[in-house]
Amino acid sequence: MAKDRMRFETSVIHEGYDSKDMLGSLTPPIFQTSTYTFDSAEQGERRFAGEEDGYVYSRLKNPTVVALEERIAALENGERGLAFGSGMAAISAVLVALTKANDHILCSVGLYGCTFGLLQMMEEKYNITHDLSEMESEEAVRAAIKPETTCIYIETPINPTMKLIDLEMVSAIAKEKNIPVVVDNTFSSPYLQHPLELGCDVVVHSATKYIGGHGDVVAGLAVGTHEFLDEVASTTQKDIGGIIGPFDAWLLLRGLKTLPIRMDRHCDNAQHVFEKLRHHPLVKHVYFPNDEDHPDYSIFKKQMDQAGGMISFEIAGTKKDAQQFLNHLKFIKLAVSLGDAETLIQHPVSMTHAVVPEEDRAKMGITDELIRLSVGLEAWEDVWEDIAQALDKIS
Ligand code: LCS
Repeated sequence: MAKDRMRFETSVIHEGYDSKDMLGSLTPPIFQTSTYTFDSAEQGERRFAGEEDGYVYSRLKNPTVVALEERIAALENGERGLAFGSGMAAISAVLVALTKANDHILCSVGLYGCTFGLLQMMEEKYNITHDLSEMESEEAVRAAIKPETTCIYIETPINPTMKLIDLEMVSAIAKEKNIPVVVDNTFSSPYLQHPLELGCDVVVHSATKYIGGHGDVVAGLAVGTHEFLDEVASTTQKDIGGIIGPFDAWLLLRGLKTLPIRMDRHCDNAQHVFEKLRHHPLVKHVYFPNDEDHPDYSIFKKQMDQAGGMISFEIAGTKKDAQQFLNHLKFIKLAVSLGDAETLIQHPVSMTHAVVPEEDRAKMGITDELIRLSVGLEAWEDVWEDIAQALDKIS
Protein backbone atom coordinates (compact mmCIF):
# COMPACT_ATOMS: atom_id res chain seq x y z
CA MET A 1 0.00 0.00 0.00
CA ALA A 2 1.36 3.45 -0.91
CA LYS A 3 2.86 5.50 1.94
CA ASP A 4 0.30 8.31 1.71
CA ARG A 5 -2.56 5.88 2.32
CA MET A 6 -3.88 4.97 5.73
CA ARG A 7 -3.03 1.53 7.04
CA PHE A 8 -5.61 -1.22 6.54
CA GLU A 9 -6.88 -1.13 10.14
CA THR A 10 -7.49 2.63 9.83
CA SER A 11 -8.97 2.46 6.33
CA VAL A 12 -11.68 -0.02 7.37
CA ILE A 13 -12.95 2.64 9.79
CA HIS A 14 -12.39 5.92 7.94
CA GLU A 15 -12.12 5.52 4.15
CA GLY A 16 -14.93 6.86 2.01
CA TYR A 17 -16.65 8.89 4.69
CA ASP A 18 -16.03 12.23 6.38
CA SER A 19 -18.44 13.20 9.16
CA LYS A 20 -17.90 16.88 8.24
CA ASP A 21 -19.91 16.27 5.07
CA MET A 22 -22.88 14.92 7.04
CA LEU A 23 -23.67 17.37 9.87
CA GLY A 24 -21.05 15.70 12.09
CA SER A 25 -22.80 12.34 12.09
CA LEU A 26 -20.14 9.91 13.32
CA THR A 27 -21.58 6.99 11.38
CA PRO A 28 -22.68 7.39 7.76
CA PRO A 29 -26.40 8.20 7.54
CA ILE A 30 -28.65 5.69 5.78
CA PHE A 31 -30.01 7.54 2.75
CA GLN A 32 -33.24 5.56 2.58
CA THR A 33 -34.49 7.20 -0.58
CA SER A 34 -35.29 5.88 -4.03
CA THR A 35 -34.98 9.16 -5.88
CA TYR A 36 -33.59 12.74 -5.68
CA THR A 37 -35.23 16.04 -6.53
CA PHE A 38 -33.87 18.46 -9.15
CA ASP A 39 -33.80 22.23 -8.59
CA SER A 40 -34.96 22.84 -12.15
CA ALA A 41 -35.82 21.06 -15.38
CA GLU A 42 -32.48 22.23 -16.77
CA GLN A 43 -30.60 20.67 -13.87
CA GLY A 44 -32.46 17.39 -14.43
CA GLU A 45 -31.47 17.50 -18.08
CA ARG A 46 -27.81 18.13 -17.20
CA ARG A 47 -27.77 15.27 -14.67
CA PHE A 48 -29.26 12.83 -17.17
CA ALA A 49 -26.78 13.98 -19.81
CA GLY A 50 -23.92 13.37 -17.35
CA GLU A 51 -22.88 17.04 -17.59
CA GLU A 52 -23.42 17.68 -13.90
CA ASP A 53 -22.44 15.39 -11.06
CA GLY A 54 -25.14 14.60 -8.52
CA TYR A 55 -27.79 12.14 -7.53
CA VAL A 56 -30.66 11.11 -9.81
CA TYR A 57 -32.10 7.75 -8.74
CA SER A 58 -30.86 5.18 -6.21
CA ARG A 59 -30.36 2.39 -8.74
CA LEU A 60 -27.66 4.64 -10.21
CA LYS A 61 -26.10 6.14 -7.09
CA ASN A 62 -26.83 6.52 -3.37
CA PRO A 63 -24.60 8.32 -0.81
CA THR A 64 -24.52 5.45 1.73
CA VAL A 65 -23.62 3.03 -1.05
CA VAL A 66 -20.95 5.40 -2.41
CA ALA A 67 -19.24 5.48 1.02
CA LEU A 68 -19.09 1.67 0.97
CA GLU A 69 -17.81 1.60 -2.60
CA GLU A 70 -15.01 4.05 -1.81
CA ARG A 71 -14.06 2.10 1.28
CA ILE A 72 -13.82 -1.27 -0.45
CA ALA A 73 -11.86 0.27 -3.35
CA ALA A 74 -9.28 1.55 -0.83
CA LEU A 75 -9.12 -1.80 0.99
CA GLU A 76 -8.50 -3.75 -2.21
CA ASN A 77 -6.15 -1.05 -3.50
CA GLY A 78 -8.27 -0.55 -6.61
CA GLU A 79 -9.54 2.55 -8.38
CA ARG A 80 -13.26 2.00 -8.04
CA GLY A 81 -15.64 -0.23 -6.11
CA LEU A 82 -19.22 -1.20 -6.88
CA ALA A 83 -21.74 -2.69 -4.47
CA PHE A 84 -24.41 -5.25 -5.38
CA GLY A 85 -27.39 -6.99 -3.81
CA SER A 86 -25.50 -10.31 -3.57
CA GLY A 87 -22.17 -11.90 -4.41
CA MET A 88 -23.86 -13.56 -7.39
CA ALA A 89 -25.12 -10.16 -8.63
CA ALA A 90 -21.52 -8.88 -8.56
CA ILE A 91 -20.13 -11.99 -10.26
CA SER A 92 -22.79 -12.07 -12.97
CA ALA A 93 -22.49 -8.32 -13.68
CA VAL A 94 -18.71 -8.68 -14.10
CA LEU A 95 -18.81 -11.86 -16.21
CA VAL A 96 -21.56 -10.62 -18.49
CA ALA A 97 -19.65 -7.35 -19.00
CA LEU A 98 -16.51 -9.26 -20.01
CA THR A 99 -18.11 -11.63 -22.50
CA LYS A 100 -20.27 -11.78 -25.60
CA ALA A 101 -21.80 -14.75 -27.44
CA ASN A 102 -19.27 -17.47 -28.40
CA ASP A 103 -16.51 -16.26 -26.06
CA HIS A 104 -14.71 -18.55 -23.64
CA ILE A 105 -14.01 -18.22 -19.89
CA LEU A 106 -11.13 -20.10 -18.32
CA CYS A 107 -11.94 -20.98 -14.70
CA SER A 108 -10.21 -22.46 -11.69
CA VAL A 109 -11.11 -26.10 -11.15
CA GLY A 110 -13.28 -25.32 -8.17
CA LEU A 111 -16.07 -22.79 -8.08
CA TYR A 112 -18.94 -21.92 -5.78
CA GLY A 113 -21.99 -23.91 -6.96
CA CYS A 114 -24.06 -20.94 -8.17
CA THR A 115 -21.07 -19.48 -10.06
CA PHE A 116 -20.88 -22.84 -11.80
CA GLY A 117 -24.64 -22.63 -12.45
CA LEU A 118 -24.22 -19.15 -13.95
CA LEU A 119 -21.50 -20.42 -16.31
CA GLN A 120 -23.73 -23.29 -17.41
CA MET A 121 -26.57 -20.86 -18.11
CA MET A 122 -24.26 -18.57 -20.12
CA GLU A 123 -23.18 -21.58 -22.17
CA GLU A 124 -26.74 -22.77 -22.82
CA LYS A 125 -28.06 -19.33 -23.73
CA TYR A 126 -25.13 -17.60 -25.45
CA ASN A 127 -22.61 -20.36 -26.22
CA ILE A 128 -20.14 -18.70 -23.84
CA THR A 129 -18.12 -21.81 -23.06
CA HIS A 130 -15.85 -22.44 -20.09
CA ASP A 131 -13.15 -24.85 -19.04
CA LEU A 132 -12.02 -25.75 -15.55
CA SER A 133 -8.25 -25.82 -15.09
CA GLU A 134 -5.99 -26.67 -12.15
CA MET A 135 -3.76 -23.77 -13.32
CA GLU A 136 -0.93 -25.65 -11.60
CA SER A 137 1.85 -24.42 -13.92
CA GLU A 138 2.57 -21.82 -16.61
CA GLU A 139 2.32 -24.56 -19.25
CA ALA A 140 -1.10 -25.65 -17.97
CA VAL A 141 -2.42 -22.07 -18.08
CA ARG A 142 -1.01 -21.39 -21.56
CA ALA A 143 -2.45 -24.66 -22.86
CA ALA A 144 -5.90 -23.89 -21.46
CA ILE A 145 -6.19 -20.39 -22.97
CA LYS A 146 -8.09 -20.44 -26.29
CA PRO A 147 -8.19 -17.77 -29.01
CA GLU A 148 -11.74 -16.95 -27.87
CA THR A 149 -10.85 -16.67 -24.14
CA THR A 150 -11.90 -13.21 -22.96
CA CYS A 151 -11.74 -13.76 -19.22
CA ILE A 152 -9.95 -15.84 -16.61
CA TYR A 153 -12.03 -16.42 -13.49
CA ILE A 154 -10.38 -17.70 -10.32
CA GLU A 155 -11.42 -18.68 -6.83
CA THR A 156 -8.50 -19.08 -4.44
CA PRO A 157 -8.71 -20.62 -1.90
CA ILE A 158 -11.21 -22.73 -3.79
CA ASN A 159 -14.59 -23.35 -2.19
CA PRO A 160 -14.66 -25.96 -0.59
CA THR A 161 -11.43 -27.86 -1.29
CA MET A 162 -9.02 -25.07 -0.28
CA LYS A 163 -6.78 -25.56 -3.33
CA LEU A 164 -4.78 -22.45 -4.17
CA ILE A 165 -3.88 -20.83 -7.46
CA ASP A 166 -0.79 -18.69 -8.01
CA LEU A 167 -2.33 -15.35 -8.92
CA GLU A 168 0.95 -13.65 -9.86
CA MET A 169 1.81 -16.43 -12.30
CA VAL A 170 -1.62 -16.54 -13.95
CA SER A 171 -1.96 -12.77 -14.23
CA ALA A 172 1.50 -12.41 -15.84
CA ILE A 173 0.45 -14.81 -18.61
CA ALA A 174 -2.96 -13.16 -18.94
CA LYS A 175 -1.31 -9.72 -19.33
CA GLU A 176 0.75 -10.96 -22.28
CA LYS A 177 -2.48 -11.98 -23.95
CA ASN A 178 -4.51 -9.02 -22.75
CA ILE A 179 -7.07 -11.20 -20.96
CA PRO A 180 -8.56 -9.78 -17.74
CA VAL A 181 -8.25 -11.91 -14.60
CA VAL A 182 -11.16 -11.85 -12.14
CA VAL A 183 -10.63 -13.19 -8.62
CA ASP A 184 -13.31 -14.19 -6.14
CA ASN A 185 -11.63 -13.06 -2.90
CA THR A 186 -14.50 -14.08 -0.61
CA PHE A 187 -12.63 -16.71 1.42
CA SER A 188 -9.69 -14.40 2.19
CA SER A 189 -11.44 -11.05 2.49
CA PRO A 190 -9.39 -7.96 1.56
CA TYR A 191 -7.41 -8.44 4.79
CA LEU A 192 -5.59 -11.67 3.87
CA GLN A 193 -5.02 -11.56 0.12
CA HIS A 194 -4.56 -8.70 -2.37
CA PRO A 195 -5.21 -9.91 -5.94
CA LEU A 196 -4.98 -6.47 -7.58
CA GLU A 197 -1.49 -5.98 -6.13
CA LEU A 198 -0.54 -9.33 -7.69
CA GLY A 199 -1.52 -8.15 -11.17
CA CYS A 200 -5.15 -9.31 -11.35
CA ASP A 201 -7.73 -6.96 -12.82
CA VAL A 202 -10.99 -7.36 -10.92
CA VAL A 203 -11.84 -8.61 -7.43
CA VAL A 204 -15.31 -9.82 -6.52
CA HIS A 205 -16.68 -10.66 -3.09
CA SER A 206 -19.65 -12.26 -1.54
CA ALA A 207 -19.81 -9.53 1.13
CA THR A 208 -22.39 -11.75 2.83
CA LYS A 209 -19.42 -13.53 4.39
CA TYR A 210 -16.42 -12.01 6.23
CA ILE A 211 -17.04 -8.43 5.11
CA GLY A 212 -20.53 -8.31 6.66
CA GLY A 213 -19.35 -10.77 9.27
CA HIS A 214 -22.54 -11.07 11.31
CA GLY A 215 -24.84 -13.27 9.22
CA ASP A 216 -27.37 -10.49 8.72
CA VAL A 217 -26.91 -9.28 5.14
CA VAL A 218 -26.63 -10.71 1.60
CA ALA A 219 -24.46 -8.47 -0.59
CA GLY A 220 -21.69 -8.38 -3.17
CA LEU A 221 -18.78 -6.12 -4.14
CA ALA A 222 -16.53 -5.67 -7.15
CA VAL A 223 -13.30 -3.64 -7.38
CA GLY A 224 -11.13 -2.76 -10.37
CA THR A 225 -10.20 0.11 -12.65
CA HIS A 226 -12.36 3.17 -13.19
CA GLU A 227 -12.62 2.28 -16.85
CA PHE A 228 -13.97 -1.24 -16.32
CA LEU A 229 -16.20 -0.54 -13.33
CA ASP A 230 -17.66 2.57 -14.97
CA GLU A 231 -18.66 0.26 -17.80
CA VAL A 232 -20.21 -2.27 -15.38
CA ALA A 233 -21.99 0.54 -13.50
CA SER A 234 -23.56 1.90 -16.66
CA THR A 235 -24.44 -1.44 -18.29
CA THR A 236 -24.73 -4.74 -16.44
CA GLN A 237 -25.35 -3.13 -13.06
CA LYS A 238 -27.66 -0.31 -14.16
CA ASP A 239 -29.67 -2.27 -16.69
CA ILE A 240 -29.82 -5.68 -15.01
CA GLY A 241 -30.21 -3.92 -11.70
CA GLY A 242 -28.62 -6.06 -8.99
CA ILE A 243 -27.95 -3.10 -6.70
CA ILE A 244 -27.59 -3.05 -2.93
CA GLY A 245 -30.05 -1.23 -0.66
CA PRO A 246 -28.77 1.63 1.55
CA PHE A 247 -29.40 -0.21 4.83
CA ASP A 248 -27.43 -3.24 3.66
CA ALA A 249 -24.60 -0.94 2.54
CA TRP A 250 -24.63 0.58 6.03
CA LEU A 251 -24.44 -2.89 7.63
CA LEU A 252 -21.35 -3.62 5.53
CA LEU A 253 -19.74 -0.31 6.50
CA ARG A 254 -20.30 -1.29 10.11
CA GLY A 255 -19.05 -4.86 9.59
CA LEU A 256 -15.90 -3.67 7.86
CA LYS A 257 -14.79 -1.66 10.90
CA THR A 258 -13.99 -4.90 12.77
CA LEU A 259 -12.79 -6.97 9.79
CA PRO A 260 -9.10 -7.08 10.81
CA ILE A 261 -9.74 -8.04 14.42
CA ARG A 262 -12.38 -10.58 13.46
CA MET A 263 -10.14 -12.12 10.79
CA ASP A 264 -7.21 -12.45 13.20
CA ARG A 265 -9.46 -14.36 15.58
CA HIS A 266 -10.99 -16.54 12.80
CA CYS A 267 -7.48 -17.42 11.62
CA ASP A 268 -6.19 -18.21 15.08
CA ASN A 269 -9.22 -20.35 15.96
CA ALA A 270 -9.06 -22.22 12.64
CA GLN A 271 -5.37 -22.98 13.09
CA HIS A 272 -6.07 -24.61 16.47
CA VAL A 273 -9.03 -26.62 15.17
CA PHE A 274 -7.00 -27.73 12.13
CA GLU A 275 -4.22 -29.06 14.40
CA LYS A 276 -6.78 -31.11 16.33
CA LEU A 277 -8.64 -32.39 13.25
CA ARG A 278 -5.50 -33.60 11.49
CA HIS A 279 -4.69 -35.95 14.37
CA HIS A 280 -8.17 -37.44 14.78
CA PRO A 281 -8.46 -41.08 13.68
CA LEU A 282 -11.91 -40.61 12.13
CA VAL A 283 -10.72 -37.75 9.90
CA LYS A 284 -9.18 -38.80 6.57
CA HIS A 285 -8.01 -35.59 4.93
CA VAL A 286 -7.97 -32.05 6.22
CA TYR A 287 -7.75 -29.19 3.74
CA PHE A 288 -6.32 -25.98 5.16
CA PRO A 289 -3.77 -23.65 3.49
CA ASN A 290 -1.38 -23.30 6.43
CA ASP A 291 -0.36 -26.95 6.33
CA GLU A 292 3.19 -27.85 5.32
CA ASP A 293 1.80 -30.98 3.64
CA HIS A 294 -0.72 -28.99 1.57
CA PRO A 295 0.28 -29.31 -2.11
CA ASP A 296 -0.09 -25.53 -2.51
CA TYR A 297 1.74 -24.57 0.68
CA SER A 298 4.36 -22.54 -1.21
CA ILE A 299 1.58 -20.51 -2.88
CA PHE A 300 0.02 -19.93 0.53
CA LYS A 301 3.30 -18.57 1.92
CA LYS A 302 3.74 -16.27 -1.05
CA GLN A 303 0.23 -15.01 -1.54
CA MET A 304 -1.79 -15.02 1.68
CA ASP A 305 -1.03 -13.18 4.92
CA GLN A 306 -2.81 -15.83 7.01
CA ALA A 307 -4.78 -18.98 6.19
CA GLY A 308 -8.30 -17.78 6.95
CA GLY A 309 -11.10 -19.37 8.91
CA MET A 310 -12.22 -22.11 6.52
CA ILE A 311 -11.35 -25.79 6.88
CA SER A 312 -12.64 -28.75 4.90
CA PHE A 313 -12.19 -32.34 5.99
CA GLU A 314 -13.21 -35.81 4.99
CA ILE A 315 -14.74 -38.17 7.50
CA ALA A 316 -13.22 -41.66 7.33
CA GLY A 317 -16.55 -43.28 6.45
CA THR A 318 -19.57 -42.90 4.24
CA LYS A 319 -22.01 -40.13 3.36
CA LYS A 320 -24.27 -41.53 6.10
CA ASP A 321 -21.44 -41.21 8.64
CA ALA A 322 -20.84 -37.60 7.54
CA GLN A 323 -24.53 -36.82 7.98
CA GLN A 324 -24.63 -38.60 11.34
CA PHE A 325 -21.66 -36.50 12.50
CA LEU A 326 -23.45 -33.30 11.48
CA ASN A 327 -26.63 -34.37 13.27
CA HIS A 328 -24.76 -34.90 16.55
CA LEU A 329 -23.27 -31.40 16.80
CA LYS A 330 -24.55 -29.43 19.77
CA PHE A 331 -23.95 -25.68 19.35
CA ILE A 332 -22.14 -25.56 16.00
CA LYS A 333 -24.78 -24.53 13.50
CA LEU A 334 -25.59 -26.71 10.53
CA ALA A 335 -25.95 -23.99 7.90
CA VAL A 336 -24.51 -22.83 4.59
CA SER A 337 -22.73 -19.46 4.30
CA LEU A 338 -19.51 -18.68 6.14
CA GLY A 339 -17.53 -15.94 7.80
CA ASP A 340 -19.96 -15.31 10.65
CA ALA A 341 -19.33 -15.03 14.40
CA GLU A 342 -21.05 -18.42 14.77
CA THR A 343 -19.17 -21.53 13.66
CA LEU A 344 -21.09 -22.92 10.68
CA ILE A 345 -20.78 -26.36 9.16
CA GLN A 346 -22.21 -27.87 5.99
CA HIS A 347 -22.07 -30.82 3.59
CA PRO A 348 -21.01 -29.46 0.14
CA VAL A 349 -22.09 -32.49 -1.91
CA SER A 350 -25.71 -32.20 -0.76
CA MET A 351 -25.82 -28.45 -0.10
CA THR A 352 -23.64 -25.66 -1.63
CA HIS A 353 -22.35 -27.79 -4.53
CA ALA A 354 -25.40 -30.01 -5.12
CA VAL A 355 -26.06 -28.11 -8.38
CA VAL A 356 -22.64 -29.13 -9.78
CA PRO A 357 -22.93 -32.35 -11.84
CA GLU A 358 -21.36 -35.43 -10.23
CA GLU A 359 -18.59 -35.64 -12.84
CA ASP A 360 -17.49 -32.04 -12.24
CA ARG A 361 -17.79 -32.48 -8.50
CA ALA A 362 -15.37 -35.39 -8.74
CA LYS A 363 -12.93 -33.16 -10.69
CA MET A 364 -13.28 -30.55 -7.93
CA GLY A 365 -12.53 -33.16 -5.24
CA ILE A 366 -15.95 -32.87 -3.60
CA THR A 367 -16.66 -36.31 -2.15
CA ASP A 368 -19.66 -37.62 -0.20
CA GLU A 369 -17.65 -37.51 3.04
CA LEU A 370 -16.39 -33.94 2.67
CA ILE A 371 -17.46 -31.48 5.36
CA ARG A 372 -16.87 -27.72 5.23
CA LEU A 373 -16.33 -25.81 8.44
CA SER A 374 -16.40 -22.04 8.87
CA VAL A 375 -14.67 -21.52 12.21
CA GLY A 376 -16.35 -18.69 14.09
CA LEU A 377 -15.29 -16.34 16.84
CA GLU A 378 -16.14 -18.52 19.84
CA ALA A 379 -13.50 -20.08 22.12
CA TRP A 380 -11.78 -22.58 19.82
CA GLU A 381 -11.71 -25.16 22.63
CA ASP A 382 -15.53 -25.20 22.67
CA VAL A 383 -15.63 -25.56 18.88
CA TRP A 384 -13.21 -28.49 19.04
CA GLU A 385 -15.02 -30.19 21.92
CA ASP A 386 -18.31 -30.06 20.00
CA ILE A 387 -16.65 -31.55 16.88
CA ALA A 388 -14.86 -34.23 18.94
CA GLN A 389 -18.03 -35.37 20.74
CA ALA A 390 -19.92 -35.59 17.42
CA LEU A 391 -17.07 -37.60 15.84
CA ASP A 392 -17.15 -39.97 18.81
CA LYS A 393 -20.82 -40.68 18.10
CA ILE A 394 -20.21 -41.98 14.59
CA SER A 395 -20.89 -45.65 14.97
N1 LCS B 1 -18.39 -16.69 -4.05
C1 LCS B 1 -18.14 -17.56 -3.07
C2 LCS B 1 -16.75 -18.07 -2.89
C3 LCS B 1 -19.17 -17.98 -2.24
O1 LCS B 1 -18.89 -18.84 -1.27
C4 LCS B 1 -20.49 -17.48 -2.46
C5 LCS B 1 -21.64 -17.90 -1.62
C6 LCS B 1 -20.71 -16.59 -3.51
C7 LCS B 1 -19.63 -16.21 -4.28
C8 LCS B 1 -22.06 -16.02 -3.79
O2 LCS B 1 -22.37 -15.03 -2.88
P1 LCS B 1 -23.85 -14.60 -2.42
O3 LCS B 1 -24.61 -14.29 -3.67
O4 LCS B 1 -24.44 -15.76 -1.70
O5 LCS B 1 -23.62 -13.41 -1.57
N2 LCS B 1 -21.35 -18.99 -0.84
C9 LCS B 1 -22.16 -19.65 -0.09
C10 LCS B 1 -21.76 -20.76 0.62
O6 LCS B 1 -20.66 -21.27 0.57
N3 LCS B 1 -22.76 -21.19 1.34
O7 LCS B 1 -23.89 -20.43 1.11
C11 LCS B 1 -23.58 -19.41 0.17
